[in-house]
Amino acid sequence: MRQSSLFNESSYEVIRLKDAELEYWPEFLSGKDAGEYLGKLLKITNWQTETIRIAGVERLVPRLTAWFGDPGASYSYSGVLHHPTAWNKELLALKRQIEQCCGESFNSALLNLYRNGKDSVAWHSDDEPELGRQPVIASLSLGAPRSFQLKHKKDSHLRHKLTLTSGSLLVMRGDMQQCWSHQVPKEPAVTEPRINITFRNIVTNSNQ
Ligand SMILES: O=C(O)CCC(=O)C(=O)O
Ligand SMILES: [Mn+2]
Repeated sequence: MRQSSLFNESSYEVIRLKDAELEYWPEFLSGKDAGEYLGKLLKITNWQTETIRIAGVERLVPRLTAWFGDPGASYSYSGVLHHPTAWNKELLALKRQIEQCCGESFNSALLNLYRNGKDSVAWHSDDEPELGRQPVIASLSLGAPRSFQLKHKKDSHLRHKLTLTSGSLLVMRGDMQQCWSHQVPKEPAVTEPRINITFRNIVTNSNQ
């Protein structure tokens, strides 16, 4: 007998875009499980405030972050080498379910906490060299629904938008990071927090 699935495979959809495809599970986790993970991770995570330098001026990143991963999965960000925090049991359980669902393995995860709609992430793509040429990035959302916007890098009139709801899983693969940028814009009407977890695979020189 087939083992019962921890995730809801039935509501999987493929979103076909120029040069890329997204896979989306709107109810990867039940509302109840997503709420419990949100509460737990809000409490146990050692949230960090990062700064970025824009045109020579230091600014606070408008969200809180935390990096988790295997011991070797270090990454450089703004010219500084960061070492990830060891996995906790909640993140390991999520990682296992997500790996099983999308047939990939991940050695790190970036957690973003959007405290409310004033927090955001600006247009970018996850194209750092340590993620390899065609990274698979699995993005789990917990908490307040937020808009996730995409724009094609060459044909910037090509846009796509989806609302990432609590418990949803979005998987980006192939040329997504090379050809498209994404952002989570500010939404001042949103008062509730949201955690987004992007599971990633950092490719080190030894296993590239
Ligand atoms: O919060 C999200 O849905 C996206 C976060 C993101 O793009 C990132 O961490 O690179
Ligand atoms: Mn991103």
